[in-house]
Amino acid sequence: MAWTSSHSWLASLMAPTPLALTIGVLLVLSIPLFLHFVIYRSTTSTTLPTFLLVGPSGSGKTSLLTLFERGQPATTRTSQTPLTVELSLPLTTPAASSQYRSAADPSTQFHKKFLLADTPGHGKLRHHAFDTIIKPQNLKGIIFMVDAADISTSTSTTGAAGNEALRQTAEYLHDLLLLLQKRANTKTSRAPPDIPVLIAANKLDLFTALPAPLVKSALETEITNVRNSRGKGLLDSGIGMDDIAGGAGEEREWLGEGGEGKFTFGQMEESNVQVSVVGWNVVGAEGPDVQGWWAWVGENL
Ligand SMILES: Nc1nc2c(ncn2[C@@H]2O[C@H](COP(=O)(O)OP(=O)(O)OP(=O)(O)O)[C@@H](O)[C@H]2O)c(=O)[nH]1
Ligand SMILES: [Mg+2]
Repeated sequence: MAWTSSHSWLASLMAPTPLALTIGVLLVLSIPLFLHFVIYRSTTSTTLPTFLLVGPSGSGKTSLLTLFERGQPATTRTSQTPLTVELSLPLTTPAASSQYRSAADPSTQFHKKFLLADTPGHGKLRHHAFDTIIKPQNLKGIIFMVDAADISTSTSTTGAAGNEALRQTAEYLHDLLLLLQKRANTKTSRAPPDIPVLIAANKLDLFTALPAPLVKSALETEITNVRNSRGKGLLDSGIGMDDIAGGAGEEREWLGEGGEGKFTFGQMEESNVQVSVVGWNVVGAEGPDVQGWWAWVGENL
């Protein structure tokens, strides 16, 4: 009698026998533990918030990385490979992700952890930086370091036309912003997350360094020149404006609004890229001064 036997099987499962109780207790205890250790742990470990350090060679990226890792900048050599370290935000710096927590919440007493990825600044090794932007793993922001003293020295000695350091810096920044603009305009089912860019005017301890607002305007002017010369190069090569601007929803190849007039960092907001310029120095007679940097990381963490 099949019906009776299945009935008795069900009845014995429901009955308060020691075996049924033990299985029940084991299931109740093991399911939350399994979810926590296997699923929750494995997803969080791969998605620690990441900040990317880019900028021309010698701007002080590795010095900054070592300053935050060890508390003081170490002697550096030109980087040849990317290097990622895990850092924690100081407790005194508020993190944006904790802004709705109460001050008494115990989780605000823990350091917020994040990854800082240093990349080589040499022209031939910049693909490392661009690869990270194309395939971001929880990328929260990009720090573009600029040697404010290098830019200004070349301005005063050789004049704007021969300002090689400024031109190279602007070219790198132009390519980076163009990549972010393309990324924002790519048609996908889910909009890519916004990536803020911090232009870090470094080496402000040096007498010759340009202050942050001047670094900003010098870069905007030079990026306009880079954009014009790139556009001219494309026109000379026989590619028409229509091919590049791509009427039917193709990606734009021009940085900013239509590529006309003066470029300003504000134009990047259309592509959801917030650019801010903050000055600091990693090394200096009066010690490092990087509070502005921490505040920016906290705002975007
Ligand atoms: N005066 C001064 N010197 C600095 C500062 N920050 C970095 N430097 C110096 O700048 C030089 C280059 O610094 P690095 O950190 O190696 O530069 P980098 O950006 O990592 O360069 P690459 O690895 O070639 O891309 C080092 O000699 C640093 O000591 C600063 O704030 N002030
Ligand atoms: Mg380096």
